[in-house]
Amino acid sequence: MSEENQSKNYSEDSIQALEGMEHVRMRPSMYIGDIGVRGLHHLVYEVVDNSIDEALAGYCDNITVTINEDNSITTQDNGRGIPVGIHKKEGVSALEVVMTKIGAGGKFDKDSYKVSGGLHGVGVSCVNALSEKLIATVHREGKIWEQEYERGKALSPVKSIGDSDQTGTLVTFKPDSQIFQQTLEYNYDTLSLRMRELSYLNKGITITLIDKRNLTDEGLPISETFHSDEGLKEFIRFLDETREPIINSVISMEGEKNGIPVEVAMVYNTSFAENIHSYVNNINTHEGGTHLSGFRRGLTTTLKKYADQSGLLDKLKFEISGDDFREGLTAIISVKVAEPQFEGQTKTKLGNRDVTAAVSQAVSEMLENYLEENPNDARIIVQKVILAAQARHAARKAREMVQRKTVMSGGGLPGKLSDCSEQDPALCEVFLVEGDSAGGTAKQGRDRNFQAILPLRGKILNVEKAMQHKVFENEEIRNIYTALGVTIGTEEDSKALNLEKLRYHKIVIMCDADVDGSHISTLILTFFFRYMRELIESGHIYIATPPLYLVKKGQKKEYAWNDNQRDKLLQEFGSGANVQRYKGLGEMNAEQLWDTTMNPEARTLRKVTIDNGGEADRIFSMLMGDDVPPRREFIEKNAIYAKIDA
Ligand code: 0RA
Repeated sequence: MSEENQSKNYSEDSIQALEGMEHVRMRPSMYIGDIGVRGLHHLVYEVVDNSIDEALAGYCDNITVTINEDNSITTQDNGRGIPVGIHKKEGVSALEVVMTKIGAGGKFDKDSYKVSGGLHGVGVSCVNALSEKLIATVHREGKIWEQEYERGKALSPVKSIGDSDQTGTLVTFKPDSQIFQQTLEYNYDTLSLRMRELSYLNKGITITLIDKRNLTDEGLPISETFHSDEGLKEFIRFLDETREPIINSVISMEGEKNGIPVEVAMVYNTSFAENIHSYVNNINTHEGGTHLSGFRRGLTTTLKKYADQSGLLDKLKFEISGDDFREGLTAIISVKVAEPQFEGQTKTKLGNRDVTAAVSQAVSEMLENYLEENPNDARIIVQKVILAAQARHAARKAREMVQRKTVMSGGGLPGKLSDCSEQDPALCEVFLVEGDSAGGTAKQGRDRNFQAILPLRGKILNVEKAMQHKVFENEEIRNIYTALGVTIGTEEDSKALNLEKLRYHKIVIMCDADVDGSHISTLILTFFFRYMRELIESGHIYIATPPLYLVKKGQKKEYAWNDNQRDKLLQEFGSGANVQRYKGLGEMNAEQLWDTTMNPEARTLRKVTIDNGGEADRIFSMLMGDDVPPRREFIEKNAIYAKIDA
């Protein structure tokens, strides 16, 4: 009997379960977001989240995640173990129900609702459905229990395979190559960042990550252990490693408001960046939502009240706005919500109304106490806010000019922009090109129907180190705003963009393929990250990849994007072939630039994504901030885009 038949005959009950599992295999993106590198990593988060839930319920404090040699994953925890007794309704082991029924995960224990969760909180059965092989091993009730599955189908009933004096769950899975066709290879750094994040968000748990694919010089697998006793406080220090705090301690609170567990930590630094990360049930809510609104409300009202009473504002001739309270602020908000409603484009915006008041109250109490007990820090913070307000006031004219140009007039496009003729933004692209000369080549080489060119002069402003009014006064940056048709936010919230009038759905950064070029790309990316983050998050920002070499022999010409390709071509062409190294876009003529870098049929565009907001912030702050040594170290160790670009 084939394995296929064996699993079909094995249980009547499993037939109904298979329908849900088949749906997961038919529409995997509905369950795990995508079937690319993100979805692949999502499988790990989904299994680990179950262990975290067990830890939050108070039964587990140790989790190990292992990347095995074959890129399969093993997760292990010391929780109670998934129950193995016969499930009354389904008539098979509860373990089998958890592993093969969609949405069965939390149905056993009504009192401890599922608070942790992957992006979609779909449960370990989805991971099973999308794995060519999965083995679940449970230590429980003095025994070791095991069941194996293929593509979500149990191969036989749960068996006891030995005795055990411990409890816990071990899951090994190999993602299915039929589903994950793009890549099956796990990225250590991606998993490491997430495990670090989880350890800060759930203090007290020890999470170990082991990579058996790579051995150290001593012949041991690469591994890291994450454990945080102070939780968000330590997370803040990690995020702000390269920034200089203006107060001595991290302000923090942890408690329950209206039945909602709320944790908040914040600090002010000397930078101008606002850096707030919000989480719901350990999920990063990129688009914010009601908890973020609650934080802002609590922060603004409390600081405003304190500043008013302090008399420090007496000489100020204008109102302080919400933005001013958040300049140089790094904060993390983490709430646990029983039935989260996720809204927004990427379903990462919390909708639950009652969370706003809970967080706002929590923040107000925390801050009132802190300001009361630390009058020195309180004065430093209020002075920083006043400085921000004064700078904003000075920036108002610049801001109004940008706004007027973008909102009011239809014809106020920058003179340097060579626009395209197509009117539908969804079909339009704009290339931001380093330097006027490369801009000229790009203008000749482009397809003017749908491709626009905006040349940028030299190095654009480093927004990481500039006050807001300098940013809005900068001509190149103003050109970007007006060319894109993006209106900037209100004074209250300068980063709330209006993308309705966005004139191009593809915005392509095109710079030389050398160190200077990467630096300029990074400056432009820093601007987008700090001032137009929504554009990155909605997938509009791309990086062009011009070739590094031209290999020629007689009439034969081929381009190479790396040394490997170059060497292959040299071998292919045989003796007499020669190599031209492109130092910049300027060395290519219009036709070459079109063929290699601009023609949609032939080019490779790299879409810029933010996998991890905290890490992206750390990288930009490090690359572009004042603290030079870590920057040098980073640049020496990494290609600049390694972590910015998926
Ligand atoms: C259902 C019920 C109980 C625990 C679990 C599931 C559980 C699931 C996973 C997944 C990974 N590790 C896990 N640990 C536990 C409650 C069990 C009880 O009442 O004893």
